[in-house]
Amino acid sequence: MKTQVAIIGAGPAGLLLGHLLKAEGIECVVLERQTPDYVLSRIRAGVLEQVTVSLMERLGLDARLKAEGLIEDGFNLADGERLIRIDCLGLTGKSVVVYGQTEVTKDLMDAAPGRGLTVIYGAEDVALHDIESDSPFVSYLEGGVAKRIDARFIAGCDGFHGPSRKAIPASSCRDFERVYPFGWLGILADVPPCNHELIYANHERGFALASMRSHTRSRYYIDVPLTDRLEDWSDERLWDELAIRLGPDAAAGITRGPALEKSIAPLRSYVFEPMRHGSLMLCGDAAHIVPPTGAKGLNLAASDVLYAADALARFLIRSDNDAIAGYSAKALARVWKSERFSWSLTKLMHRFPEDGIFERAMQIAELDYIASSVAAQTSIAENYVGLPV
Ligand code: RFL
Ligand code: PHB
Repeated sequence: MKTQVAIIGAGPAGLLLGHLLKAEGIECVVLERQTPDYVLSRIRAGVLEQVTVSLMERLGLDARLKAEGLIEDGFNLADGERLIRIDCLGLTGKSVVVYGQTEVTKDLMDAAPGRGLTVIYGAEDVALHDIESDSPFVSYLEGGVAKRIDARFIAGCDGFHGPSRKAIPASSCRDFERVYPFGWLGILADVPPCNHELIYANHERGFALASMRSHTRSRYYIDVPLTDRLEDWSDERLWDELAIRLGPDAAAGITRGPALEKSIAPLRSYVFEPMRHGSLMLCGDAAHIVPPTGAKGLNLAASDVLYAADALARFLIRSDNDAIAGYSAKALARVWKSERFSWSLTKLMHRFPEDGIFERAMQIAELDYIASSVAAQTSIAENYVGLPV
């Protein structure tokens, strides 16, 4: 098969890119290792910045997002004693939207056939070849049969564990990593949220987050040692712990219910440079990971894809070489700022095992400063709603 852009990975980055390229009249094919059901069963992000909402709007795929998404004008930082409200709308004029990554992916998936976007699910042993040439290709197995897609570009949208990043020679790249000494244990349940806005809590027993997917579906997290296993956390034990860490006011609003999903995700900060090598462009988690504390991962994937689609259109339609050359620096400039914000919010809101009383005093001082300073709240708000693209 021959196409202009071979996209590896049908997560939000790959599907968004596929739709944007198709809308420009650029031929592309998306290759995904898993089945559609498996992709939709991964419960991940919940908070969308304007950049992600705008892309869905631009594609004309925002009907359900508009109807079902919850507009959040602010969120809260809790420190065991008080709730510090960050008034995003008042401070920046912008809000975020609560709409699950699963729903974004479903909307993109459902629209693919109607828009002529080919997505091949169950593609095994995907491998990249000749990425330093102008005629790279991807090989894979479909139902045990060897196949090949020749393209002008390959877009690596295959997440942190995919093969794309690893295809770039070590001599041409460098990476930056911080692994955190805890994971997030998440629970999804069909119960009303305890609060209409998100609450991030730093309690002496650890971190907690109260989030949601709708007025009737809640998503909560606590941080746990990486040695904990899911079997250690019955639903009851998790609800008890959430009630303690979120504090009495939020606890009074918690409705308990059976877990629809429960999982533990490790936390990591990671950046890979450059985000393009030859004819391979990386987008989303394939190139960078943020800890979920700032709700930035999916939104960074969206901004990468916006830049990548623009660069590919300029090159393939208007023969503008500079666009491709500038992609990595443009994307990384936004990535690093989101890395900084996610890292700083993670440091502020979690109790690190290695921290002593000095680090704790710094957290208290910073929370005090945020509580008393409109400038500090504005800085947090502008990062949370998303820096300009
Ligand atoms: P994905 O979603 O991992 O998709 C990559 C796709 O590539 C496929 N793939 C392959 N395909 C073919 N061949 C191979 N060899 C392949 N290897 C992998 C995979 O099957 C998959 O379908 O990456 P993408 O598209 O870059 O999207 C990134 C986001 O998924 C991620 O950044 C967010 O989920 C992060 N995140 C959050 N982001 C936000 O913006 N807001 C949030 O509120 C938020 N909360 C979260 C999160 C991530 C979490 N976890 C579990 C890591 C909360 C959690 C708990
Ligand atoms: C979620 O609802 O899954 C969620 C919300 C905010 C975050 C991370 C995850 O910072």
